Amino acid sequence: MDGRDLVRSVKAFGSARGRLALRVALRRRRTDAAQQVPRGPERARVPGVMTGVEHRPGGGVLRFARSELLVRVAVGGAVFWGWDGAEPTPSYALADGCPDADPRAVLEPDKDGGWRVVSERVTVRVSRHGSVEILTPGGLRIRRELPPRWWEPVSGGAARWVQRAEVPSDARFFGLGGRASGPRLRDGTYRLWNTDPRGGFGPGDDPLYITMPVQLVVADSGTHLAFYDNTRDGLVVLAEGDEGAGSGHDRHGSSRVGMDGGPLRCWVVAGTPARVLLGWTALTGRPALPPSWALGPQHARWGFGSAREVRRVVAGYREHGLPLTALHLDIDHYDRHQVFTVDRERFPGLPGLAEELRRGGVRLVSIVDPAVKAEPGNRVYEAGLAADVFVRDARGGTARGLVWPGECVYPDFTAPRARAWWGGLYEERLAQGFAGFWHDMNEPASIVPFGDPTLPLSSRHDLEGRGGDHREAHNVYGLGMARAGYEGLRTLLPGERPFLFSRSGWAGMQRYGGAWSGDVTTGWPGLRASLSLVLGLGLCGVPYSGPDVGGFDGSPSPELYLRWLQLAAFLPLLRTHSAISAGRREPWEFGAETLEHARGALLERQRLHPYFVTLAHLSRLTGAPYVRPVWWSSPGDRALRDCEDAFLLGDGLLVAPVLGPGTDRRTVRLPRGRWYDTATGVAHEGPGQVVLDAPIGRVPVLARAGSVIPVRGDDGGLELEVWAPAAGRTGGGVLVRDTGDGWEEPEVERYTTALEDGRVVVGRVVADGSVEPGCPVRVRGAGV
Ligand code: NBV
Repeated sequence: MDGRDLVRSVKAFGSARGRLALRVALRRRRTDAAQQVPRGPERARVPGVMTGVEHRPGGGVLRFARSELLVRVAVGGAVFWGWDGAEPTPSYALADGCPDADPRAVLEPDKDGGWRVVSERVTVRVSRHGSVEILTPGGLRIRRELPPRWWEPVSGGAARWVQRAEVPSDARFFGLGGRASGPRLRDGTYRLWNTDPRGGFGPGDDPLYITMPVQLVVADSGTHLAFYDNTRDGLVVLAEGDEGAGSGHDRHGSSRVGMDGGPLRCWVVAGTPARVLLGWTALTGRPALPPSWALGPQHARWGFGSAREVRRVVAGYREHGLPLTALHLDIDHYDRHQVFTVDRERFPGLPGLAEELRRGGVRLVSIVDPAVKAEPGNRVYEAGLAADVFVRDARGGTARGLVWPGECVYPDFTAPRARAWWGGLYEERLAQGFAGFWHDMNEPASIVPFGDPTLPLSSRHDLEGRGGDHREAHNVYGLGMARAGYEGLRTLLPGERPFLFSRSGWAGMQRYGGAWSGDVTTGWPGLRASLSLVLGLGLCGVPYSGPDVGGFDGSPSPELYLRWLQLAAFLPLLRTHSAISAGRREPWEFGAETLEHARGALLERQRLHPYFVTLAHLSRLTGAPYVRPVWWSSPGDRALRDCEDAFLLGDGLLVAPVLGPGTDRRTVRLPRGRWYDTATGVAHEGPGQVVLDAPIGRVPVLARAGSVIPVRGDDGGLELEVWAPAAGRTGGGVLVRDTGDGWEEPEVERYTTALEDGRVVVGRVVADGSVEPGCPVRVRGAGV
């Protein structure tokens, strides 16, 4: 520990709390030191030479001198391979266990003594020394895993392993969960350990709250996703390749994944980006559909402090003509920071306040922290003890950490019993009138002045009855909490879709809800990191996320605040938020000009609400994120692969936010086809680059020619905004109507657009031919 840490802990809690923090941190260090068995001498192992094969559905087992490899192609086209007897299950990522094997895919002899499995989507080739190649149906290699290497303690115990892979020289890496320095993951080392960076983070901080061993790789030869299904701490070293400047000496890109133990197994899903996300979310679950109101503007603050302040803020939105659909209460509404309680002095009659806000179209969202104050008399603590649901330390006592209420215990979300118990606690929140839930501190975090700010590694977890320690459970703690909350809400309120979003999580978290940035720092780098996080998470299957508008920790200038709001207006979760000591975030606090432009951004979001509803449904059906990198539909365009300052919103819109100060124009790289500047109606032809106006009042947004964007019309009704197709071309789009916040399955309406004799014709595609659209159409960009 250094002096700064001590100062930090004293500052955070006052001196008594500072001393407690110190005690908890020292105890954590002692516990783990006592449990740590020195690894001692290790023996390295590689698979050796192939000795035989055994045919199994979808592939088979390939035996080597010192290991064996299971290869299985699943019905949806995903490929599984696992060494040393690793099977696809048990897995925290897979939604419904392992998909069936594709019976058409069989092992057959390949050249040089190797074997291959040819399937519809890929060919898998295994060499006689154990390298695994994935090739496109056209025979192009998209990934080559080299034979793995294990290090085993001579005295026995878990082997650590390293798995290297090669990707094409032109490939770019994305994903690995929510990373601040992306979306393109440049050469470097990325850790796989969910971490609260403590304080505002920016692009240089890694790891953050959500890490996932998920790589999305885009190359000329194709796009693929590789997922190393192992929940433990690990390091990923990425190096992009080099094209050799035409010299013919290309250097391939590489990935090196190293883990301290646990299964060495991997899933690969290949195809177009859309196809990859479809396959990935078929494996890990389709994203939960947020209720319609969660797609509107939301406001949060740590430290509203009273019901009166909440009313003041909500009234401010109304008086200034600003749309608002939800308001979030942070830990200051709890009774002495204790989860599932209310400070009844400062928030008297909370259900009444919730009802009053709801009548005005504003839902209340509650923060939920997992840590429970370890204090006799605390209802949740006592109930949890009785139900035996808390994580235990290595000696059998409850594992402890320090969070806002003081010394705390942690529910073991890897135990079905604990999840069921925790889910039931949301009944109290529903009775208080909350409609949505914001899961915080679930890395899980413990606010200690030094060491890893989480539970001791030796803490014991249920792990679905298998038993294990925190090394294995840590990264899935937030995922388990999301599952507990989601399943609890489904039981408690079966008629409504649960709304929750989490700070931490892992592969598959989209099944239960979304994510948010956590404490992104106030400043232009934080703004850039916000976009990186949303894009990266979307490519890992988590489509619903967004940042703290204005950044968490500081006081943004009016310009920075506005640019952040203008970005977030096009992101799934649009929410302002800030720390207790940070500056204001209400749009009217930044002067008349900012207020006017903020209103513009919020009203545009409201106008696009039907589009967001449509994108949310499409995401649920296909896994496609609402917010996509600009290369999404043209992954072969190398310049687009390197473009990190713009994104596609669905198929129809391209948004080019302003990410730096003093900007009133910016370059925008366009994918192929015609794009209309939605502010001016001017058409631009892609691929290529254009310079567009980005005055302080708006950011450039372009619409794809031929697209159909569902919007809210001037009269508040649904309208289709149709952008004229280019001559000789057609277009189209999809509309999914808002059917409320229940489970009604809406129809997916498909529209086509065409230019006939200079006139834009819009038709609805139905089973027996085209008919007129069922709602008003407004044509734009025609006559250009
Ligand atoms: O609950 C207080 C904050 C919350 O406002 C923020 O959004 C979370 O990321 N929380 C972290 C705990 C305190 C962080 C210093």
